[in-house]
Amino acid sequence: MALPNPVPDNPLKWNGWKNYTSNNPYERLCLDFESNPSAEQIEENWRQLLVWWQKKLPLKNQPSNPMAQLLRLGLDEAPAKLTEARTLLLDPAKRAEIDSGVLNKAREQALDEFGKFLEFSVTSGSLHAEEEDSLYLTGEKLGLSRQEMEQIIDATLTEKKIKRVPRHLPFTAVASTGTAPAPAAETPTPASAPAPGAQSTPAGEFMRMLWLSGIDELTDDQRDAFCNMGEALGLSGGDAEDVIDEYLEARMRGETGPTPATRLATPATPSTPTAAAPAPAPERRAIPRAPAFVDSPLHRAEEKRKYPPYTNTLGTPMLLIPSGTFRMGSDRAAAAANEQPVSPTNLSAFYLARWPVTNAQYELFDPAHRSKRAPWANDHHPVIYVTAIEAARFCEWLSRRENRRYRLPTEAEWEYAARGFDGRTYPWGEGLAGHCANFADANSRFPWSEPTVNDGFAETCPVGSHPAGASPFGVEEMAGNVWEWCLDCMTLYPGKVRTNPRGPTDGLKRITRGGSWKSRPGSLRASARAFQTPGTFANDIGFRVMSEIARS
Ligand SMILES: [Ca+2]
Repeated sequence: MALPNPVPDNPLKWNGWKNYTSNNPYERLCLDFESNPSAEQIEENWRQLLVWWQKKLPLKNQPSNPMAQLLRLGLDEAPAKLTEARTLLLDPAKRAEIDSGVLNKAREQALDEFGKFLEFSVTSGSLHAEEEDSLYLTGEKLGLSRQEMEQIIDATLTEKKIKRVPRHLPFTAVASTGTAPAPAAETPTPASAPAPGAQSTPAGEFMRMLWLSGIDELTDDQRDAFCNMGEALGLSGGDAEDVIDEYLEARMRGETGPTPATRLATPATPSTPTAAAPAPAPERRAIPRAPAFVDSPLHRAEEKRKYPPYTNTLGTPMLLIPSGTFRMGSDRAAAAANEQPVSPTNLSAFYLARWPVTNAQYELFDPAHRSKRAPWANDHHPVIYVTAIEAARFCEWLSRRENRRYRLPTEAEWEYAARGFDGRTYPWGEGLAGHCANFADANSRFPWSEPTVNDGFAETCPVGSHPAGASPFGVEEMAGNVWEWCLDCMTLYPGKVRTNPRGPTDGLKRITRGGSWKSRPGSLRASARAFQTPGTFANDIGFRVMSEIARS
């Protein structure tokens, strides 16, 4: 939100004063991050906001005044918060760090948003070429590169076994019904577009797709692509052009089109089928709304009743990690900068394997991997020399084998499962002892080995060797033995509440957690973060699987 000029004196006429509480220093000072504000602009906004708050100070002596009650906390806190934001933004190193955080967050949101559009674009297990075109335009608008989009689409299609449908095939069936293309006059205006029935004409459908793209202006190539899309929907070239013009004019008038909920809703009435078009228009799936997050002991007790632990077909117990809220990260002295700011995080229930995947288990999936076993390792040692990509394939294989959805845990799921609710340092609590975890102890000969501790092993150890090191949820070996691949890549913590957060999965900094037999104690802390390129394989990186709970 930019600073209005002049700044309204009345806080009821201007919401920007509330920004002083924001975690984002740009927002605190009502600066537009995109415009890369100069030092002078930063100083100027800071000065104006301080003056605004100063003028309100007399309210402190009028406790019954409604304005005083509205601004209450800000009267004390805002000046310091604004000054802090100014100091941070005027320090080039700090500002670079803030910028990277803001960009990461924007990218996370863009990827998330793109994922929703992708989900919406899939119809009856298929992705039509025209919908894919539209997706690229949407993603471009969100600031994603073509390569990023292609990777996400390809990965999703593979993962969910979605077929690509070449151009024209399904839509020519609609066009061949003999129905005359709807005249442009019947095109629903954006205001009338929300009525589901109104979207069932080709022109209405085309208009809906244009609003979905959110695009403001079109290059020639984009216009061609959209025209093709309109023609594939059964419009003549001229009609498609007319609808595009009508859409662009509505955008210029500042109309925003259907609200997102309406844009993404299922058109309830498919176009009237005729004998020439036996297949009704495929139904569009609405994006399911995430269930409201519930954090209560009662809810957890209900989950435990509903989702008992089970043993998977590989013989590993899968333990329920009930839903809950924990503080992700650490602000203790031993914590690294990337563990901060500590961020309240809500997680829905899931199952996590009690131990990492072992050699014998992995070799059921890839028998050739046996040749990569370490000389010291038997069937029960955790598998090593596996890349994040191989770990993901193993999860797909196990999902098919059991008809359940297995995957690597997200970093947030991993940390929550490792330390529970009470902010402990290690899965078992505080203090590192040899009976709790396998790390660089007296048995190993690294310069950093702890000579006074004996954990019983010089290299990896069979899984289940340290039951005393279990987390509050009963999962073992979260600390030490092998680093464990997570699903997502490194992002900065936002410092505010997130629910089931998931970082990008296609980056180069894929998270590993938990430390290994080669690690110092600090790396075994439940909040410690590390990352590797996803193609890395090493003698101290393995993984464990989680399985999702289908929530109704
Ligand atoms: Ca050891």
